[in-house]
Amino acid sequence: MTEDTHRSLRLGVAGPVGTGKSSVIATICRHLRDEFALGVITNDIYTDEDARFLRSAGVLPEERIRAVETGACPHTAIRDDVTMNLMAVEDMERDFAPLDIVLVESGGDNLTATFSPALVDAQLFILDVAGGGDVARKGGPGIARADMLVINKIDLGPHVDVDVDLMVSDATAARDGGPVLPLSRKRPETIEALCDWVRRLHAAHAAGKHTPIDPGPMAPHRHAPEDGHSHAHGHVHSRD
Ligand SMILES: Nc1nc2c(ncn2[C@@H]2O[C@H](COP(=O)(O)OP(=O)(O)OP(=O)(O)O)[C@@H](O)[C@H]2O)c(=O)[nH]1
Ligand SMILES: [Mg+2]
Repeated sequence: MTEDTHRSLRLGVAGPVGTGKSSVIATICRHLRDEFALGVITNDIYTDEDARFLRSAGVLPEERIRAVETGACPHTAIRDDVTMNLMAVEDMERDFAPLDIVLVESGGDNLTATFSPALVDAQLFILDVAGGGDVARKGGPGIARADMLVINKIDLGPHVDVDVDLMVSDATAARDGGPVLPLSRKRPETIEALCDWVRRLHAAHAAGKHTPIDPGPMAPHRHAPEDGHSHAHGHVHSRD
């Protein structure tokens, strides 16, 4: 009996502000809480807004949803110095042992945030169609190499003139064929696909067959030509 076989699957959820990270976590909790023992850690810079949202949505018992207030650039707390998050995850695992899955929501950010493999075993990166159909082509470590890329809010495609199929195929190309999941809380079959992915990942982790992948730090940017595709890159980075 090794310690690792009994450690929970730690699953990170990252992506730009408002793409639906908390909603995806709420969906996973609602649909899988009878199958798995779950816990959630949220990261906000100054508040516990995300944790309060999830608690008020009643997706898990309140004490299984905890907030880390990072007080700094959200990159730092999930990537460079993960101590606060690691302690929160380990406390949660100890308080509710045995837990099957701990979900960690990153602070909302632009396209560059990724989790350190020292903190999570696997990560979801969430984009949404409202951010524009061309976002997936902009690349970045999360888009290119997260374990799964979710394209969320596909129900909004017609309202924001985004061709969802094209966005999914662009995203698949940006990931060299890696998995892409179109999702909408209004399309039950997409929710089932998300849950199946989590089930398979958990099974692989529990069997010791899942190898954490590091998407890498902020990628060398693959900007579109300088003329006019710069709106997703407004965040100034001093690292690297
Ligand atoms: N139409 C539609 N709206 C959605 C869907 N999923 C989430 N939303 C909405 O998108 C908004 C942002 O969702 P959140 O889950 O708070 O996004 P977030 O990424 O956690 O946001 P931050 O933590 O602030 O970065 C909310 O108004 C949600 O109701 C979806 O599938 N379809
Ligand atoms: Mg959130």
